[in-house]
Amino acid sequence: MSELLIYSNGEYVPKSQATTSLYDHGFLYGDGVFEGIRAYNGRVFKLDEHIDRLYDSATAIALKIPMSKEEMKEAILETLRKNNLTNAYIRPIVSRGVGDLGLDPRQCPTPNIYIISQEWGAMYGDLYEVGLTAITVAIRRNAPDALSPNIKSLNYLNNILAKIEANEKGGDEAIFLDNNGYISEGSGDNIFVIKNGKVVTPPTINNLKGITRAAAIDILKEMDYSITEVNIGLFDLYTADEIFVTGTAAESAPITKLDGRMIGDGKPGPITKKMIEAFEHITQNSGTPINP
Ligand code: PXG
Repeated sequence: MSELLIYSNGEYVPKSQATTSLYDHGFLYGDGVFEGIRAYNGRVFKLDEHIDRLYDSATAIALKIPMSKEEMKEAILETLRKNNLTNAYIRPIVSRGVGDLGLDPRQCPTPNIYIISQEWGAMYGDLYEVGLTAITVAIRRNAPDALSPNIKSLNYLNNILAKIEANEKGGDEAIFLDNNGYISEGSGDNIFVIKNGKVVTPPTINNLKGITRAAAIDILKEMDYSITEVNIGLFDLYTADEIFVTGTAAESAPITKLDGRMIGDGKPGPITKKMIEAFEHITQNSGTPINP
């Protein structure tokens, strides 16, 4: 197989030659934004939503992306075409660009834009059948008034520290609390909790406005379930009938064990199973065609 091509500032460069400068503030400071997008079956799932979030993240850090949303979409589709990909993970990255060793972003005149794509399968393998073991971690989610979790920035240290803690403690995924003790999200996914047939999820002040989360809410409404956005505490997790997480990488995945406690009967529950099925249906049957 020939080498993957990476979109690099308007050019398509073989993976082994796609590099950036040490002086890029994306590298020096995590100063930049990114997205994680997937294509299924020749179509890019929720492309407009991901592009909107990428530009919103950039706006929030006062970074002006030097190309239009339409051009960005086309660059993503062209990257997939050049690599003959139909089922893929897509990672657009916009960094502040090359500056000097000082913090001041005014030293970086031109943002760098890269798009990586590659084949991608189910993230959690057979855990979709048995459920994930999750751990609530000691480290708190970034506070919204310090570094908003709504920004999908290149600084993922908060999430990585959570993942390290979950790994240490034998968890497949980490669950964050915020500084008030409310449930926030997973290290790379949003969380849904089910009790007596009713579904709740935290409001997005303390977590990423997940695109899979929004799709899951639509699916639940479509299926006539009660779904509300409310603050959730640990008690609500420990006493839930079902818990699932949603994300581009994770899709929708059951959590059946949390902090050594069994959730419900310890098996993926009926609403979670319906969600997994419905989510697979929409990912396979909607999206922006790669080859129109
Ligand atoms: N919260 C956080 C902190 C995330 O990073 C989500 C929620 C879910 O959002 P979406 O829009 O994807 O439903 C994310 C997204 C990875 C990986 O490699 C993680 C994400 C996306 C793609 C890949 O673990 N997280």
